[in-house]
Amino acid sequence: MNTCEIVKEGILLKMSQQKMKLSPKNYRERLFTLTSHALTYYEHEKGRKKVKKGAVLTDSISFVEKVDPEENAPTQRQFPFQVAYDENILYLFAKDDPDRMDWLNAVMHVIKGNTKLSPKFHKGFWDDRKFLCCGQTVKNAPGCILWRKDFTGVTPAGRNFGLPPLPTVKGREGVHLPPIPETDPTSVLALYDYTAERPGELSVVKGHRYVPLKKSSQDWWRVRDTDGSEGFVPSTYLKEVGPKNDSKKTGCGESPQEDIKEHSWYVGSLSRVKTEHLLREKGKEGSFVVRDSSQKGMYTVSLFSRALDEVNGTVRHYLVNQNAEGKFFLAENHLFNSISTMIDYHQHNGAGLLTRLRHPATETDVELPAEAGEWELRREDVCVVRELGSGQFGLVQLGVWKEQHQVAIKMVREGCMSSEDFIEEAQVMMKLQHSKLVKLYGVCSDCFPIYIVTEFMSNGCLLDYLRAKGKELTPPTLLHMCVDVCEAMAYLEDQQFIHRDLAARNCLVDQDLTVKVSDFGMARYVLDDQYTSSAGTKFPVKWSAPEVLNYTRFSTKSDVWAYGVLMWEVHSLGKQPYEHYDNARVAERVIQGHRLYRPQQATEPIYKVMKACWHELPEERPTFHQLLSDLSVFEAD
Ligand code: 746
Repeated sequence: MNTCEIVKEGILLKMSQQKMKLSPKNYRERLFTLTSHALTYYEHEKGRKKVKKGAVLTDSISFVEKVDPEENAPTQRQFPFQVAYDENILYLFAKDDPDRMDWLNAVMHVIKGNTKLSPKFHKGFWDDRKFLCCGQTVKNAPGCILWRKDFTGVTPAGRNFGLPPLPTVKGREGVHLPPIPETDPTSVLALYDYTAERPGELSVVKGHRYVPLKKSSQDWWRVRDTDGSEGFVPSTYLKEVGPKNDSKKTGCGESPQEDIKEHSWYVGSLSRVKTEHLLREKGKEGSFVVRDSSQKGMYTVSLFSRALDEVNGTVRHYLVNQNAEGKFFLAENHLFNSISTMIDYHQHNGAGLLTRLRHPATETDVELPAEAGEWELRREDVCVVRELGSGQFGLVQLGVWKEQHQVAIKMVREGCMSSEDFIEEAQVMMKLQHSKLVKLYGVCSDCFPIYIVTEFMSNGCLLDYLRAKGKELTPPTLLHMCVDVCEAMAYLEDQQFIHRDLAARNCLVDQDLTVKVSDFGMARYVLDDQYTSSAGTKFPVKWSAPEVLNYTRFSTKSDVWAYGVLMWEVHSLGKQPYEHYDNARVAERVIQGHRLYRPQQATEPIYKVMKACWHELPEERPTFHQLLSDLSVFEAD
């Protein structure tokens, strides 16, 4: 494939990936160009030169899928889809469903060889710091739904399809076709699975039936599936057949169109009593299952809700009905060609049910360890993914806990940490929970390397981020980064917990640019003279208040001093404080009363706030709560 050849091009609405707190989410029309190498987007205006705004390398894409539209989405946002890459998700909106299908197929086409395609995805948007589908609050949380890479497509007009692939020998093995009377010319049967390979093709499943639309050539037939999706399929994979059996006679259980057993919500012949027990045990609003009905060949949807009885909840059982035309329904005015599409619809629309079908009760949701009150984690549950870097205690890795939650793992080497003290204190630290503190999930302390498992922050350390991306950040964003840190510190102030090494290098940046404070209190466990002694090369002299330099007197007020330096780092986009001075000179000059200059990005009022943090007398420095209120004035501007 020529890497520059444009596979697809068109206008899409793009949701901003910027932090959403300061500015409302915004959506912009961009011209998107897909090649096998990259998905690139441009600002475009008729008659003007296009300006490149960004690009996603196709190699880094891990999945592409639809997203459930927002409730009451405006017309231009009814057909969203998502492109996940690295640790980000790009949300895009097509103009209509065929357009969306085209994009899905086109992107799928260029990524199908990728080695790191994701097995799961999120159906809901990431919104207000959680996924709307599963409620997970970690932006990089692995998906909650299995990704079926065989979505369907719509043909772009005039595409030259060439010769289709032949079914493989393997594909022909074990084909047991159901006996079908061959009288109805309006149906074709898939003889083998076929996965759409290019835009405009349709994936088909062996044994399923499709509506033939057009034989564009001997080789490619255009067909429609039960969801109404259309596309081309190699004719060698299809066979013209007769009508289905009368659905009233076979009952829905024998519908040859679908295999509901593959769905996580199907529980087989679970009894009514056991089903109620299962749903009540979950106790979650909208928990549901589909089970075999006591009427042979029929199905029942059982649903739990607190809508009628808030305390005990209610379980309702709905028989899956079929009308005279064989269409399925739970509520009479909503008809479907298959049970799967019916369930899918009611997962998003209550439409007459007690509540919508929110969660298959069979899906086990693994709580994060900290939420479950666990402390010691099982090493087997922690799976290492890749190296993130190395810190004072050793390597830090990206990992996955219980195959569900992305985590960061500090692998603590023997001899560099007073680990017994840490483990004793860690239970206290685990209780420190704030949205702007990097959450401590637990430890594996049975042997070395000890694992310290924390929340994962996909954009890495604040200092590196400022240096790499600082120029793209606006003054309000810089200020908000400072506010995030200030919120965390105000919380630690309330808890009378001293950080001891607050600096941009010890803050982390999340996917949505939220900044969180990391490694709070950890300085106490470092076994390294160069770090612990104020004369050592690793002591954070440039972040230290005079009383720390003179008497090693740490306090929340010495954290306030360090916070002032952090504000300076942020507003100088990651410069080294007192750039041209070594630690000894800095200590000397700071004790004499010298202070950092006003960094470029800081206005005079903001500089005034940082200078207040550097008052010689600790008691004269503001509290973090005061700082928070001072900064909020600028935020409102
Ligand atoms: C991480 C940390 C905290 C350290 C070293 C390396 C990585 C880390 N990185 C994360 C993340 O989510 N978490 C942690 N530092 C320490 O372990 C440390 C230990 C003790 C101290 C200080 C620091 C004291 C001295 C205070 C005692 C990353 N996330 C995400 C992405 C990338 C790197 C890290 C919880 C990355 O590869 C994005 C950034 N990037 C490259 C591409 O652009």
